[in-house]
Amino acid sequence: MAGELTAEISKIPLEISFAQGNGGSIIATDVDNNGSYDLIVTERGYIGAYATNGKLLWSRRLDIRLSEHAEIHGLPGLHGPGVQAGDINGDGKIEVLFLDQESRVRVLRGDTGQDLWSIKLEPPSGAKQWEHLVIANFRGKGDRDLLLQATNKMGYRMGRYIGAYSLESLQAGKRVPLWQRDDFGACAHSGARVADLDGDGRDEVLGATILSPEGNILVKVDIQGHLDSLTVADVRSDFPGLEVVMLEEGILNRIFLVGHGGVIWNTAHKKRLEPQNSVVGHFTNERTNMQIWCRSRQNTYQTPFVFNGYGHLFAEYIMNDVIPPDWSTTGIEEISPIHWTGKKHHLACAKERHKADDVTIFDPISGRFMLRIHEKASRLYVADILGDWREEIIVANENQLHIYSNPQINPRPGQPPLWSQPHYRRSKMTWNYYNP
Ligand SMILES: [Ca+2]
Ligand SMILES: [Ca+2]
Ligand SMILES: [Ca+2]
Ligand SMILES: [Ca+2]
Repeated sequence: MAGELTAEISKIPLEISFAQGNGGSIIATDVDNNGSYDLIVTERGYIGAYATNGKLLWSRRLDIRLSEHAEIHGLPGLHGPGVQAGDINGDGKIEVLFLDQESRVRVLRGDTGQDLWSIKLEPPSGAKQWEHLVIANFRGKGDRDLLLQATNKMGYRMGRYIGAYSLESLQAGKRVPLWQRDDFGACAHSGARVADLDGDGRDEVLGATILSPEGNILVKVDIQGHLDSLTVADVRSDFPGLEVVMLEEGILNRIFLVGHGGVIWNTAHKKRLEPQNSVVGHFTNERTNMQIWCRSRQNTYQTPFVFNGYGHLFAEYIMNDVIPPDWSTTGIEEISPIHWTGKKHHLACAKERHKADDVTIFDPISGRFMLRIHEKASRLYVADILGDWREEIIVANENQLHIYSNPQINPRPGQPPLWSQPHYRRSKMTWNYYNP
């Protein structure tokens, strides 16, 4: 390790081994309801639940739906976990949900991994199968609903087919959806995300079209080309509720800030550089708006640029001026905002691009590398799993998970857990390579 920050490591031995290009990844949840977060790991044909002390809680060999590149292979897409966890029946215990390769929704007990119930659904007529699932709250009853998504089976695959279901009805064998659509404006490489944008307790469905909990179109963003990335955060505190940041790839290569009521602004880099990946957070001490860091698309020598919450260019630099000399010139990937220090502002965390390699924490405004971890990281997941509200870095290194935590004193203990923000919980369960 090197840099001005330090990290402590703990290791979890896995039953399986991760490879950079395969499907599957990691989510955090308290599977066994004992008050500590655990990690669910998915790989081809495998789901395993591990406590952060390294103990294997349970594992199953089964036909979980995972995929690699969504536009070719369908959802959930590269490094999409393909698994959801939540208390879907209100008994205070976590259930684990996934789709199999034949459009069957399967529900397992969180604490033991044993089967609870399952139901096979008919995929939409233009799709091969249901491919992606998200626990949602459409009816105001809590985590009692399910969003399913599928791509067109021919050509460039986009997740245009979606259906909303009551989980209670599915458990009772009733297959009639709450609503469904075949015109959803999906991200090109990623499954749909949900978040309660307007704070009425019910989730909207997020893509280039934003749908109400009833499945009606609230906002339709006029995308020229496709969306590469979509993130939700309270970017502007002077606009009520949460905002969605969307990155376009096409001729215009715009960045959109979208609220529940419509597009707030759109902008583009002056050279029309493709934004490609974003990291959205408070990167300065300015509290009223967040900043939006964009990676830029170039394969090497990237030139990241940062917009403020008003759509004005805030910072810009050349990646190769800031990375260590022995870091790959292809830059970084799987990039996520991180509350590492316990101070008010975020930093960003990423791995070396296109290979299972090192991990960094960097300052998005200057690009300065503040920590470098020598690793063989093929997945990078950032979440608060140790419970001091600061976030840890979870790395898949072949047949181990490595958890990196900050050994420094937390300067602001007692902050509300990030998990208490419903959109944090939803985002950490619907992440993938393009949208950490
Ligand atoms: Ca636990
Ligand atoms: Ca339950
Ligand atoms: Ca809502
Ligand atoms: Ca807002």
